[in-house]
Amino acid sequence: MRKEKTTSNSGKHKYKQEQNSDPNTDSRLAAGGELHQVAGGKHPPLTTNQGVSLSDNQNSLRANPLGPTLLEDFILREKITHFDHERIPERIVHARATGLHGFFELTTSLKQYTTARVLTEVGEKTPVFTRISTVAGGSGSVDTPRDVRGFAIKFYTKEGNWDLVGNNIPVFFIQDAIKFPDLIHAVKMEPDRGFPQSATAHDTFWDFISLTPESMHMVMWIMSDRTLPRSLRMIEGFGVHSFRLINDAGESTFVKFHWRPKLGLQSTIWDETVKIAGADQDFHRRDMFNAIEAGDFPEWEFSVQLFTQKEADGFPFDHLDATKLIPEELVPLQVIGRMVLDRWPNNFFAETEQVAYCPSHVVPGIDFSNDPLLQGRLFSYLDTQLSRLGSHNFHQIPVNAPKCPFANQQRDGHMQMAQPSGRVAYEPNSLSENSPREMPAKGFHSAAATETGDKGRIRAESFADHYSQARQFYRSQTAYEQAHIASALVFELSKVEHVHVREAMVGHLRHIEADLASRVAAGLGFEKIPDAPAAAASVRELALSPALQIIGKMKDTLMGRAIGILIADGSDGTLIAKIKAAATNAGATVKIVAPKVGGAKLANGAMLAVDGQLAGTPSVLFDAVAVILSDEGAKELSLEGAAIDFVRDAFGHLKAIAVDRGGRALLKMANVGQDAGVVDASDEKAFIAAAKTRQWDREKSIRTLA
Ligand code: HDE
Repeated sequence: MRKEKTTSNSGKHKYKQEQNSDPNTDSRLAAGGELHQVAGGKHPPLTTNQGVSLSDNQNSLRANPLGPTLLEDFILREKITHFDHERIPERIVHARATGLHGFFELTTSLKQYTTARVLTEVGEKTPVFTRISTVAGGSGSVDTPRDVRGFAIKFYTKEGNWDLVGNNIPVFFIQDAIKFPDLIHAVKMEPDRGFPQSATAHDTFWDFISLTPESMHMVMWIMSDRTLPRSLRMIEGFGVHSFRLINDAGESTFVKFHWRPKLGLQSTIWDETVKIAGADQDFHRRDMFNAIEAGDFPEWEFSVQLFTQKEADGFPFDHLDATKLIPEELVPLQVIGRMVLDRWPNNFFAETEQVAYCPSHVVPGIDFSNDPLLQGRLFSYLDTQLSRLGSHNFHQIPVNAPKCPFANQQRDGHMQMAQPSGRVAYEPNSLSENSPREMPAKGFHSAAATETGDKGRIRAESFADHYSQARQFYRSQTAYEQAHIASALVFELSKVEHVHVREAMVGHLRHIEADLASRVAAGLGFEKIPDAPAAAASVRELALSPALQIIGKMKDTLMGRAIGILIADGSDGTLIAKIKAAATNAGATVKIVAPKVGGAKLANGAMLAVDGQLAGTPSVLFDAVAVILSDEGAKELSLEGAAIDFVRDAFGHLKAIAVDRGGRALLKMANVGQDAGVVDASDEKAFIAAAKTRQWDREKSIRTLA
């Protein structure tokens, strides 16, 4: 029976038919490498990795049409083996990311402070590759968890690669690198159950944090809306640690690096973020891709804070402690350049995945400080690239290779691409006239520093104050932002099963701000506010720093923002066109949303093409919405859950809503309130003005905040 089947004619016949159904197989080409004409253009021959052209890419080699596959099929084996090895270990942190090419342009020279050309040659454009990431989730996780964003820039300078590997938050959780594996193990999915993916709202994270008082300043930042960015084009970036600049006299100055987005700072709010994750898992990546496609190149201003050791001695904190920031009111920011990202990579894996940043990649004129977190990072990144990319020759991968000449006597090893010629592979030598040599004057020099003191595992006394800057941050926020921080803490701690962990956290909050502790305690249903733990240093009153707010740094603009117009059959085409024109002129991207993707028949009988179908294009994807409906259309949409959610969420997420009579009727039927942010669609100017901000005052009427 079996034998009959494997040799049957019907099987053979079927094989032939399938093969012929592919138009490309009609003109298969023999070896030779020249282009050949097939449907859709000229194509090179499809070959194995040895350059042998294939006659058939649809069928493996079999003993007979229904028989076993032959081991001899080197084409199949090569293809499958290659496929089996397509993945490399994802980054242990910062696995999920968006990467882009662009350039850095210096506008002010720091010649007085550094010899690094990238910071001294005004007008020079240095190519960069920038990777913006989430921290905790795996590479397939969503773009919008509550999380810190990594902000890593590789500058391909004429003097070598400089990697500035920072975050969108200027401080960090821990003071010493030895705690990093514990921190990351605590935040990642819990090891026994394998969840939650990409979330801090779970027991192990808050357990570790509650036992790590030094993290309290960072806790204020991650519970703020900074971890819920509206777009990767609307985040700040920080080098976090103090670095050093060294000038040609060998003098060093401390420096902190800052990136500020041209589009201003903007975040979403928590309920919106959660829903965006469902509506579009690639929300940030898609936003960036679309911006690049549209020629709206994201841009950041580059600034420095410069200070001397003497000035640092006067700060009420230690600048070598990465849980502290230097308020700009204390050391002002000096704008020295800009970065524009203008090109999507050709290939995600080759570039975004394989790019290997190392904080140890600096150029002459830039050096490290003694920040113990930075010192640990100087080891970690090179080490991780070796395991991730599998070879110490990772610097030869195009995205990692310097764009200036580089040469040394390092040789061989896995995946060596270079073919150095000649007899000499050592230095010094007398046998070669053109082998690379050290450059005593211009080569890299470390800052001259004298180290004194006792060797040991000792946390510096100057690192003991864990609460003062946390208090400064919280107090510097607007009332809306404070409410979001308190509510985020209630949300996160409500997900923590262990009551003693919730209590311990609220205890810490007492040191930060009594009011915050009592709001969170009330939100958690505590009858009594738990006691505060002993503090290693007394909490100081630092001057407020409004620069730490988000709301204060939002820009009054629709550039980079999106407006959705919900319509249905019978909608008023003139009104739709007017709103669309006004929003487009203000810089927004406009999308028309209707129940059917094929379009909507307007009141005048014309069909209007639409950009999104209602169920798949919720209002969370927009910064403001307009609802333009006939009376009949409003009635029909009032029976549509997606339409009800569209207007409820727009209102609930504090967005401006423009309505005509039908739109207003839908709001009423959806039980959505009407306030100053709900404007008449005929007044498009009022709508544009309202769309540029959020209706912060609305929030207390629709949501119980802590
Ligand atoms: Fe990282 N971090 N980190 N980190 N980090 C990595 O390197 C590490 C820290 C940051 O887009 C890893 O290539 C240690 C602070 C970014 O490819 C790893 C410590 C800041 C990225 C690593 C820190 C960062 C990473 C994982 C404590 C902000 C993504 C994969 C001492 C200033 C880079 C990799 C990219 C990635 C170690 C703390 C930023 C394991 C040990 C502080 C933006 O090497």
